[in-house]
Amino acid sequence: MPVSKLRIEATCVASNLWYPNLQRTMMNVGHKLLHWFLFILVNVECLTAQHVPNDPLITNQWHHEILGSYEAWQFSRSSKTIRVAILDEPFQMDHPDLAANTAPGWDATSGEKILSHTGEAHATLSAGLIAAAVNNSLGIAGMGNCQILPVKFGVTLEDMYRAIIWCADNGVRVVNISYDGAYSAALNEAGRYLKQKTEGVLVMSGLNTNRLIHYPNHPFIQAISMTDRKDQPASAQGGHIDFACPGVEVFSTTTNSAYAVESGTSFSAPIASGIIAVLFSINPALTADGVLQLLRNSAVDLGAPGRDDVFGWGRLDFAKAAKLAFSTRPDSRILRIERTQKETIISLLPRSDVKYRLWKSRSVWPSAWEPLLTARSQISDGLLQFLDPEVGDRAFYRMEFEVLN
Ligand SMILES: [Ca+2]
Ligand SMILES: [Ca+2]
Repeated sequence: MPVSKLRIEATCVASNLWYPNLQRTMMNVGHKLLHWFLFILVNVECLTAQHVPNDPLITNQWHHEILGSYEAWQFSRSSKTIRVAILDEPFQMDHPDLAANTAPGWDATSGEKILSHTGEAHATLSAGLIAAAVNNSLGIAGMGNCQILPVKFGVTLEDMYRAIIWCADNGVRVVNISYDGAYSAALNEAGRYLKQKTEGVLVMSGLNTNRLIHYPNHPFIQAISMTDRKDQPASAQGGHIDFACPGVEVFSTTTNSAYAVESGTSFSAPIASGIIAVLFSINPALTADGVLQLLRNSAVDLGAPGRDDVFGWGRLDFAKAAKLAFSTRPDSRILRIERTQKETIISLLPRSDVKYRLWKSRSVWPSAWEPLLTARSQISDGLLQFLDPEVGDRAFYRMEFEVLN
């Protein structure tokens, strides 16, 4: 079969001493070799990303466990290039756990920029669930380190409509509205504009009442219902519900630089928004439809089989969705390297359209690379794994693959 493309991926595993050595080596090499180090450094980020974040209050955030956030963060902790707008009163923009991920917003009632604000609790809780700084040794973790911005609206649908249009015109890819209004055909049109303009997604809360409500299911509004820690439903049901997310007693940031527990679909919606933002950051080329399809394919189907009015397409599964999003990338680099007493395990997501070849080196110099023919391969837990029987002090690995037509 003809080879259409050749891609090379590199990564490394080493003793604790390797990094200072690498730095010294880097200082001695010329320009031509720099790309090797780039490959290596990119993949070191992948290696460290599988660890539990160091945010001390993350143990209060039960939703991360049920959603599989720790697994999802192996793929990405998001990127500040993905913008998420929180349509509400402004949140506390200088909250120590939010400030690093916060950008200036906009007031749809006055038409002015919002550069700073002491914030309101409802919005600050939403902001933290989406993007409280992950792994900053402080407080809690949002779904990822995307960029959040406050967009203030009054109480009218016209305000909300104008706010969504502003978001679409200002590079926002996820709009979160923790407010009633999912019934509105006008907001659906604003959601359509958001999709056309930025391939963005409009997420709204599905409402807290415990009864059936009769809203239409608008295709450009994703309405989120609420589940508890046992995946039991805890909010409104109806034809408008698209997905379910945790929302009962979730722990997040609040005003006065504090943290609090709250319940409501107002908090299920931002969790969904944060997940969508991370999926976009894993592969920014994903379309709005592409991301929604990934969510449908990966959600945990609860209640009646298939889509239903209580859970929609199901309770979101962040881990599975992130893995699916990662598999859509044109280059699935080495995901992780683990060392056991007997062997070194190199894991990556399998692709059926490529032929793999694993290389190994004792040093980072390109001339030292050799194909590793003694490694056996296996599929384990959905990952393709190469097992290198040698466990030395330090080694570098590189995956080369040919894309077959
Ligand atoms: Ca934090
Ligand atoms: Ca179902």
